[in-house]
Amino acid sequence: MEKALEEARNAGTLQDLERVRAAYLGRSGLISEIMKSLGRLAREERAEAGRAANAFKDSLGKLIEERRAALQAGMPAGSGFFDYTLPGRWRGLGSKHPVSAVIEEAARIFGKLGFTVAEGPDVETAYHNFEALNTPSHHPSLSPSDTFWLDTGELLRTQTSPVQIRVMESRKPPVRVITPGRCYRRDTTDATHSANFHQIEGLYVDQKVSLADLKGVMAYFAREMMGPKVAVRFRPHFFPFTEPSVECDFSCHICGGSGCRVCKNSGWIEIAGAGMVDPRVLRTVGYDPEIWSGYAFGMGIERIAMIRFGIKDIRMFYENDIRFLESLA
Ligand code: 2NL
Repeated sequence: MEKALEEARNAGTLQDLERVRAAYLGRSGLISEIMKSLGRLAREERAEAGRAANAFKDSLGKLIEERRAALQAGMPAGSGFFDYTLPGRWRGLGSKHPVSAVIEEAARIFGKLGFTVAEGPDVETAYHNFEALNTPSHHPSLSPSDTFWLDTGELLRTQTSPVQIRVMESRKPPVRVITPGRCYRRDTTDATHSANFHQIEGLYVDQKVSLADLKGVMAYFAREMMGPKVAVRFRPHFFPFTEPSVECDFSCHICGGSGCRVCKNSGWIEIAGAGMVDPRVLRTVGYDPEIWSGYAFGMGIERIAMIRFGIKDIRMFYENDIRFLESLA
């Protein structure tokens, strides 16, 4: 009896297990033989021996079924044996998310110009997100219809400039950083707007930094990111945190400036906001604006990715449609 149970436990394949079953439980197996021989026993002995034989049959049957399930678990259903020659299953190749690709590319380009990457919290204080950036509390961007305020009085950062404020608070000039990261605004979603988006900002503070330095760096970035023929232009603008402020356009990398669908026939594509860091911002972080000057810029990562990869709807970035990522592979 023990021998039979031992053999069932040790069966290494379904065939081995079947041999054990046939030898003990099969039509001409041991149990069958025992049952047939019961007739030759005395009546009392017969009942006793029958019960023992049945109990053995049950426990061996149960053990064989358990062992069969265990053997089958490691094998293709119904195959009965493991076929080592079967090809592996192809599960598809993923690809880098375009937002990550643009961040990495921007970090590479600005890295060559001496910029390092700085990061900070998504939950910010009103001080770092607005006040230190010379944005007065009556400014419309503070309104609850534009900014996600938390019960604590903190907020979800609307830009990554607060990271640069933190960098300036903790380091002496000169500083040269870029700050890629997630930003939040109460925007109604459409093809070009998302309440969740990514920004990359840059900051350079040193002695005698000028708007010409900013233009040179933007031109280098434009050519590295969009192609060697791309030009940049500045248009006057306003931001509370820079003075003067500009908007920075890249010439259209598709038509070369002659006008097409991508640039809406203007030949130019609006890419970044920028300017010279307002002296009030420098003073707030403890930098003397008589000694130090700096430029700063900010741009939307999804916008750059859409232009670079020809993506028509910002929602594609967040819908996790596997066909979208496969199309970029
Ligand atoms: C935009 C473009 C911009 C900055 C961001 C900045 C950061 C510091 C000081 C001054 Cl610490 N400026 N960042 C400057 C100009 C534009 O972002 O369209 N923002 C609304």
